[in-house]
Amino acid sequence: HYSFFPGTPRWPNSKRNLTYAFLPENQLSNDVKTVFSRAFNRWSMVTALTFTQTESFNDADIQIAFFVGDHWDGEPFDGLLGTLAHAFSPTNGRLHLDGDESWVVSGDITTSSSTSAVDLESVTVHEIGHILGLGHSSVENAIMYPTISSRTRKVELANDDILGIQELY
Ligand code: TQI
Ligand code: ZN
Ligand code: ZN
Repeated sequence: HYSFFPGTPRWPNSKRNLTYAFLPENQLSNDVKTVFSRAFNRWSMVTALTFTQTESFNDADIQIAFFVGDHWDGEPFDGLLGTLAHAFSPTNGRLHLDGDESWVVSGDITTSSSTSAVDLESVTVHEIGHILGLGHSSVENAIMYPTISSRTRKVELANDDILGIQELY
């Protein structure tokens, strides 16, 4: 079953159209940006929320950045594997990914030769759930389930994820 953060924080009714931006220094490729847009679409399909990319990082509701090691928010990244990414509860909007992972952007992760390869879209869909206010779920096929097997791609929202997000928005 899905859960919320303590106190059930959520984006206010006045903010149904959320903007997101990428840290300019990361200089992400269009392929990477497309993965984020697909991940946001999965949540906008089942809610009244919309997500629009903007160029202004500091003004964006959701700020996406790849960092390595300590990046001064009290939650340092830890190199290969371990923590892959983290996101804060509403309405903080920070979504950080560990730049030390070997992220798979396209192609079939299930046939990747690297045991440490991690599917970017799978992790991003999960972190967006946190950004929107979902905690972890006890349902194994849910996106918000707290573990994922290696070389796995899990990007489709489960019924449990949809019920949870529709209770919030
Ligand atoms: N990062 C953890 C996560 O996002 C960070 C975390 C732990 C957390 N407890 C939390 C975030 C409570 C918010 C609330 O769950 S992670 C997975 C999964 C991680 C793990 O790097 O361990 C995914 C990130 F589910 F696959 F294990 C994304 Cl999809
Ligand atoms: Zn961080
Ligand atoms: Zn999580």
